[in-house]
Amino acid sequence: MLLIRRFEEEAARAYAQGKIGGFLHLYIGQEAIAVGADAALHKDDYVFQTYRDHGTAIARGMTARAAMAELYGKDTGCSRGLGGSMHFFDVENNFLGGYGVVGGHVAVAAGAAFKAKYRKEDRVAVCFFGEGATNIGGFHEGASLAGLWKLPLVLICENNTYAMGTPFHRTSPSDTITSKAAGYGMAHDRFEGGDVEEVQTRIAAAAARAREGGGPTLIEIMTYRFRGHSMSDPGKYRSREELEERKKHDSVHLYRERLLKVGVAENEIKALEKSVEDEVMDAVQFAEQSEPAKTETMYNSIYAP
Ligand SMILES: Cc1ncc(C[n+]2csc(CCOP(=O)(O)OP(=O)(O)O)c2C)c(N)n1
Repeated sequence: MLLIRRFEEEAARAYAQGKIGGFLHLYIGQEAIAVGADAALHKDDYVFQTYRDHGTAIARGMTARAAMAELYGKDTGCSRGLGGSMHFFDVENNFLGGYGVVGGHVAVAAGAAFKAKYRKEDRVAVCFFGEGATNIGGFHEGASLAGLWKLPLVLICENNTYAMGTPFHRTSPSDTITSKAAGYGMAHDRFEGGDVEEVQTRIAAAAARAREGGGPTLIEIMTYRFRGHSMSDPGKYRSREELEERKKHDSVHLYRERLLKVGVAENEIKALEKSVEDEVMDAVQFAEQSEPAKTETMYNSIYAP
């Protein structure tokens, strides 16, 4: 969680200095979900995420170097510098993408789950998205087929209250996202996402059900993002008081306190913080010194039958 947090704080700084182009959507505040989910999954499982993808990719095992270089548009980045912030990809870790089209990737994830079932592989597909995405066609197409064919799919809605600047009650006719599961005959679960261990336990239960042929689960995890929707968001849709109140429940700080309470020494935590700091600063230096994305890579990446 700390690595993701510090990685993104440095990414924000580099973006403000004009070193990163395009969009940058930060995950700060939602880290417990990516980390808890990864702990619940097998290395072989497929993971899909939206454009808010850095945290999930790093939790799955992408190096800070490959992630930062991608933000900088460098050849050493996870997508050879062609994807940028919204399009991280890491085949080795079965992280099958950050996607910019809201909700469209749910149908893609259902396809991966179908493949796993068809080939009788012991794999589940996990798809993350925001609450806004559940109003989009791709979500319903994916959910419908997953429910009908009992696909090994875990749909995880990270309900961070705001779809860009629009609050949840203005985008949803129902109080919960999970009520949508009934229409597709799938199991569901809903909880607050601040406790990384609880996230792990509850996603593990859904993944186990999927592996055993019990079909998909729709999980709604209540969370909150501390930064704007993207770097260009002035955040006028919420008050400073609301933000400060939510920050009191910051899972990164709370987990530090919890470690101290269960007897982990302050020194040990400080050593961990130092190693995270070194890893992130090394990633920044690596990104700055890497070669820019190559035009040939772009040509060679075009598929033309
Ligand atoms: C199909 C489509 N429509 C609109 C957009 C523009 N857009 C980008 S992010 C966003 C809000 C999505 O909110 P949510 O799904 O709740 O995710 P969050 O950003 O809160 O994580 C919108 C409407 C888009 N990228 N794709």
